[in-house]
Parts: sequence; C-alpha cells; structure tokens
Amino acid sequence: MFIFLTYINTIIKMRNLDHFKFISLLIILASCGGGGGGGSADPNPIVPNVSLSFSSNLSEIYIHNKIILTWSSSNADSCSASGDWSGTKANNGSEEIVIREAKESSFILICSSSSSSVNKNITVTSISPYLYADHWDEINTYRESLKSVYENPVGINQEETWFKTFTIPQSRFTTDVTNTFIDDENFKGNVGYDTWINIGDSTFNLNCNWVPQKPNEGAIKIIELIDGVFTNFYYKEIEGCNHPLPLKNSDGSFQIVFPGHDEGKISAGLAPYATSFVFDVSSKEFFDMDIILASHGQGIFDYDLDGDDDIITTGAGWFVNDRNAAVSTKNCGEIGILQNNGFNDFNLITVPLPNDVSNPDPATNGFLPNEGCGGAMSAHAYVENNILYVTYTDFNSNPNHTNPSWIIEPEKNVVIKYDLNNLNILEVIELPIPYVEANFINLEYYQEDQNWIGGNGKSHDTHSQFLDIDYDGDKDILISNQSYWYEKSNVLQIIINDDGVYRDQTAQRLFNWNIRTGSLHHWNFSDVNGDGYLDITTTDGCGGPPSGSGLNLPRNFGCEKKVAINDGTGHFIQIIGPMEIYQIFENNEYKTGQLGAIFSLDNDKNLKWTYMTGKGCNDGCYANGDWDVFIASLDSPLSTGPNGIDPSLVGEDGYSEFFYLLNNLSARTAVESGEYENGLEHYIAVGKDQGLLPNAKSLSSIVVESYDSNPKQKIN
Ligand SMILES: [Ca+2]
Ligand SMILES: [Ca+2]
Ligand SMILES: [Ca+2]
Ligand SMILES: [Ca+2]
Repeated sequence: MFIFLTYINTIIKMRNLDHFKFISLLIILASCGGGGGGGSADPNPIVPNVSLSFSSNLSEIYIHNKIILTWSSSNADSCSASGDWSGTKANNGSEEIVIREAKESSFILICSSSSSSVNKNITVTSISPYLYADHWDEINTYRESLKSVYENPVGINQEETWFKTFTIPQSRFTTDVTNTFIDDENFKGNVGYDTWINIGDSTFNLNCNWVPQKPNEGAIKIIELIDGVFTNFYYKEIEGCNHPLPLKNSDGSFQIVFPGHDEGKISAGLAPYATSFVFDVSSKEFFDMDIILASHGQGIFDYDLDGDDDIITTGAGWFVNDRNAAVSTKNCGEIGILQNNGFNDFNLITVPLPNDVSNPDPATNGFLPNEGCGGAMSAHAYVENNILYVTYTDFNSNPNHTNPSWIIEPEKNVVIKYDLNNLNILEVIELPIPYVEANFINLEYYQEDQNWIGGNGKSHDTHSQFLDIDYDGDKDILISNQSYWYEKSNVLQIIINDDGVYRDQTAQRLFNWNIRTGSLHHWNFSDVNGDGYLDITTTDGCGGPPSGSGLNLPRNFGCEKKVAINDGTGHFIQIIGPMEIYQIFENNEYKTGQLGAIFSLDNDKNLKWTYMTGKGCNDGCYANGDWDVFIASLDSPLSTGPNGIDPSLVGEDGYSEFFYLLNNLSARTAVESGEYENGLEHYIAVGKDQGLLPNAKSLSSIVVESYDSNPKQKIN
C-alpha cells in the first residue's frame, strides 16, 4: 500500500512537472515495475484520485436521537464503513443513524478506487438527559428512624424506585435572597395557608393568617414577583384569616378575597369571627367587605354557573352585609355562599344543615332540645343538573334535635345534595371513614379532649375538595385526614366516585408520600408538568418527630410542601418536597421561614417558592422590621419524563414516566431489578413494540388540552 500511495502522490506532483522530467519518471517506473507490455503502450496513464466529503448534521445529541451522515465521493469504485457503523456504502449517499447509548461514536468511511483511497472519520457525542436525585439514602434514614417511634405507617408507597425515578434532584434548585421591611413584630405565616395567581407578568403569592392564643394578630401578605423577581409586598394587619381565595370572574379579571377568621379570640373567650377583606389587583388596595365570618374552611366553585367564581364557607354565623346588624350566633345557618356579582359585591346565601332548628330566642345558648345547629370544619361544593352538592368534613349534626329528619352517624364526613332552587336537602350521603381511622391502630382523641368525641373524631378532617382527579367525568373527593396526639399524621384521603358510590382509594393512589408532616389544611391544583392533567401542590406547616422520641431530624423534612404529579387517572406521586425546596443557603443554615414557602407556577410554567424570615437570623426571630425574602427556583419547567425531564429529548413526546411505571408491571419490575435505568428506557427498548401505553390520553376524557398556570377548581 505504501508503494501504491507513493505512486499516486507522484502522479499528482507530475502534473506540474515539465515534459522532460515526466518522461524520465516513466522510464524509472517502468524499469522497476515489471510491466511486461511496455510502458509506452498506455495512451492515458493518469488516473484521477478519489476524493470524499463526509459530514454529520449534528456533532452532539441526546441518546435515542438520530444523526444524518452524508457523503459524496468522486472517482471511487467503492466505499465502506467502519467504527460505529459498518458495511459497504454507495459512493454517494446519506444515512440516518440512531445512537442509543451515551458515548463518543466514531464513524469512519473509506472510499477507494483501484489506484487511490480516502479515509474520513467523524466523531459524534451522545449524552444522557437523565439526572437522578442522590439523596435517597438520607431520606430513607429519616423514614426508618420515624418507623422506630410510630406504631402506624410513616408514609404511603415509599419504595426506592418511586423516589429515584421521580424526585427532582436538589442540584436543579437555586435560592436567591432579597430584603424587605415590615414593621410588625407579629409577622407570621401561620396559622394560614397559601396560594397564588398570575395576572399579566405578575405572580402574586398569597397568604393570610391568624395567631393562636392571640386575638387580632393576623395579617394578609401578598408578595408580587414580576418575571420571577421580587417586586412588591402588600401587607395588611387584620384580625385574622387563613385561606386566601383568588376569584376569577367571567371577564378574566380577578379579585382576591380574604375571608375573616380569628381563632386567637377563643383564648379570650370570644367567638372566632373576623372581618373579611378583598384585594383589588389593579389599584393594589384592600377593601373591608363588611362581611364578618369565622371562615375556617371553604372552597371556590360556581354556584350560578355564570363563569364567576363563588365561595362556600363555614362559620357564616354573622352572615349579613350590615356589620352593625344584631349578632345572631345562636341561630342556625353556619354555612353560607358568597355569590360573586362583581368586585366586592357579593350576595350572601345561607345554606341549611341537616337537623338544624332555628333558635327562637337569641338570648339563649342553644343547648336546649330543639335549639342549635350542626356545624362543619370545611365545605366545598359544585352544581350539576340543578342539584347543589356540598361536602362537609368534621360534620356535626345538631345534638339537641329530639326528632331528627336525617340519621347521620357521628364523626362522619358527608356529601349533602340540595335542590338548587330552594336549598331543600334531598339526600345525605356518608363518606367513607377517614383513612387514618380505618387503617391505623390505637389512635387517640386530640389531647383527650372530650369535645372531639362525636364531632371531629379521631381524624381531624380539615379540608375537602371535589375534583374529577381521574378524568372519567364524575367528581371525586379529596379530604385531609389528620390524626392527632401521639400518632400525629396527615393523610390526603382520596375518595373516588365509582358510579355514584364513594370509595376510599388512598393507599393505591398516593406514591412517595410522607404523612409525618405538619398539618395539611390546603392544596392547589395546577398543571405543573404541562401534560394536560392537574397536579397537586400542598401547603401547610412543618412538624417533627414526637417530643421525647429523641430523634434528630432536619426541620425541613417534616414540612407539608409537596409537588405531586397526576398520572392522568388520579394517582399522585411526590416529585418535589421540602428537602428539595429548603436547602442549605447561607452560613450552613437552611430556613423554613416564618412565612413558609409559597408555591407558585408562573406564566412560563416556572416553579418557584417564596418565603420570608427575619433578616440574618434564624426562623422565628424579629430583626427590627428587616426581613429576608427567599425565592427558590427550579432551573426549568417540568415535564413528564423520568425525574421531570422532557421525554421529547429522547424522541418520545407525550410519554409519562409515572403513568407508564404505574400501569406496566413488567416495566416497573425491569427498573426495580436494574435491567433498565427507568421506564422510558424500557419503553424505547421493548415497551413500544409491545404496544404498552405511554400515557393516559386514550383512557381519559379531556376537554381542556392545556391549562394556564393558575390554580384550578375544576378540570374542564
Ligand atoms: Ca358564579
Ligand atoms: Ca373527623
Ligand atoms: Ca372521577
Ligand atoms: Ca400535569
């Protein structure tokens, strides 16, 4: 070969030689060649050399993507491939090649003629998009230690595969800090809960609270981020409130209602009534609504189906538009609807409870037979076919009624159907027993408080919501079940509407789910990963192991701050929790915040958590009005692949890792055994050819294909 190439090179050089040298060389070559026939017999001895161009459209790709190799040669008799491809190739052509593994690939092409050859090499780098959380061992250690002190489970479906394949790595979060000034020593985030709303470029993070044992120390907090940057803080000291309620009007505008509630007054022997406020998002002003409530639990729904959000609330004992009206707390009608007629314009409608009897004498306390009311901790509602459906938790029927019309077992949660035209009660449906009461052993009533017997029960059921979580066309119900006292836990009870029969399916529908957290009083639904299914974010405080247990767990571990995605059929897996949100920030100290992390999803689907604590000190301090504002951010929007990556990076747009692993046992087993690193790899390798479903789209009825970033009260 060396001689052959030397010959070619010689020919090339000869083209520039003069005639004399050319002849001389031919003579020399002929004399050493053994050419037999005699050199002078070839009339045209110049053979053109092979030339080759060879290229790839991409030099770096994600695995499972294709490159296109293109080449053209001239004067070649044949081409052949080696390295990471092989075989005989046409002299000119192109070829698509899918690269499955993360590596550096070498594509070699040699094109040759009888007299010359060219060899070219192209290198392509293929990288894996997968990035896994690396703190399973840490989390598992905490879980195992909790197991040692509780009789009952510490979580639901917390196997390693669920954690590793879904949890968003801590490395994808960053935290920024800025400062603000609020001269209020009582500044706190609890007892209060959070939500958010996007209007224009602004994201308003919302919280309101009341303070235990202290009357009139609540406040409303509205933190405005514009393009993710802290911009404004609207603060109003009030008596108390616990659920901010952003109401959407049919014209697309919003008003944000802060229903009154102040249990701090109970310590002073007062009823927990407080004034309600509404925030005008245009003028940024607060308005007194002249509506006095003890609104502990409530929900947003559309009472009159006019497209304006309305409210149903508990604690509507003073349900009058005239704040100077006579107090009528001894009468019945603790449930009310605020029908939205425009900004700060509500029609107040009292909703009867079963077995209520109006007290004819407001001077008495209603403990006499046939006087007094039932009550409830939370309420949510929807309207369908001229029926108002209301769910009540920690429901109490009137104990003083001597001849009740409705027989309702104590300590049950209920759905009550009302005739929409006159609010007459049509039916009372008992819901399945709270999950903790049905499944846990040795639960106790709260602090041996006899008041919970027959009322709240052993499960304090603080919040409820109707939502068609499994996308089959009927409304399911979510209820927070909190067991108290020693075995303190918080379970989101999932009650599926099965052709009109409500069934508890909590255990088979929650995954990677810690129940040993602070309380669960509030959650929001929004589509955090852009697949057209509403996901859930929980919001409430932080809890720890039982006092005296001696366990040393990080404070953030027990915070009720979950982001959990819906597989499209009503199963939820936590993919982000407090250990990812609250990370070590400065001075090796993480903060959980006097105002805990408020989740928000901005218009571009970026996830953020905004929280505040006293400047330069630990949670709980007061720094003369200076506050640190922390904004934790995820580096990019979430999608539905393993650990939130976009499955289209590997060519599988629409694939849902959670749906796939949940519904295809062979895939899950293969991932658990380590045969495939995640479900998506299984799908690409074998599942797709086997016809395994990659998502729930063919199983569910969706009208809304893609949601905006605001919290939703219904799926369609
Ligand atoms: Ca309405
Ligand atoms: Ca209960
Ligand atoms: Ca349903
Ligand atoms: Ca979703």
